Amino acid sequence: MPEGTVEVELIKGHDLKDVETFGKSDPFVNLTIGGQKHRSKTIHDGGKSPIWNESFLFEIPHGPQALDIHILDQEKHGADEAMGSLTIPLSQLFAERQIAPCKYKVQLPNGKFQGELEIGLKFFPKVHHGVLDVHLIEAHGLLDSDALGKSDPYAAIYCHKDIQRSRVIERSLNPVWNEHFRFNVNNEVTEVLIKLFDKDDMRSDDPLGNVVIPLDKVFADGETAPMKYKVLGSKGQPQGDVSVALKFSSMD
Ligand SMILES: [Ca+2]
Ligand SMILES: [Ca+2]
Ligand SMILES: [Ca+2]
Repeated sequence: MPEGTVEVELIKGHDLKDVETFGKSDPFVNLTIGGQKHRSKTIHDGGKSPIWNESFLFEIPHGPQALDIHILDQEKHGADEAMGSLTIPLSQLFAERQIAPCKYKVQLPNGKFQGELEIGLKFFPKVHHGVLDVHLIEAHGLLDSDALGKSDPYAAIYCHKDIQRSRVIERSLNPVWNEHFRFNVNNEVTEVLIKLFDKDDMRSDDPLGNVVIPLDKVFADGETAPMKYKVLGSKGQPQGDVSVALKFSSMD
């Protein structure tokens, strides 16, 4: 998962189960992503519907994929009492950048429903500065989209708003390009998109499928060895593969 900052907006509890024998619970929340922890303030006598309206920032490295939340009732004497917990996977947040406030189910370890917690989420991908070298090596098993002869494949490589094109290899379903494309990176880019086309004369070029290459690994390691990536058609069907190696020279 990408590096960046996760903002958790802890809004309020809805119909939480009261665990206090006398009076009302004094709820507070422990929030964890990977090894990082935040604790909310305690809402004394907050009871079933404590209102926090607090925000927490997590600077996350490449890796963690879930937010763990534990609600506890603060006690003056003895250990704080568990009021329930929940886990929110972060993959949707990484893809959409923002999840509007909504209610998440709170449960005990035995699965018992304990009410709901209203939470909003935002993700700000880390901005990288440097030069990305995309080494387009070759492709195998591409679609034949010409009636006579074979496809004449070329690649359009998208990095943030930059687009570069490879040369056309005539009449080959296993083209070898061995070309390097250098992109200046100064933005939140998280992946490179490669669109393959068959060059046609007298008509528009036929699409041969797309490849998406996540950049997490090259940002973390500085280099990724040549690797095969699946070419997918418009309905997600496999249409061959492309070999690509990446290098990133960071200027941070
Ligand atoms: Ca208490
Ligand atoms: Ca064609
Ligand atoms: Ca053609």
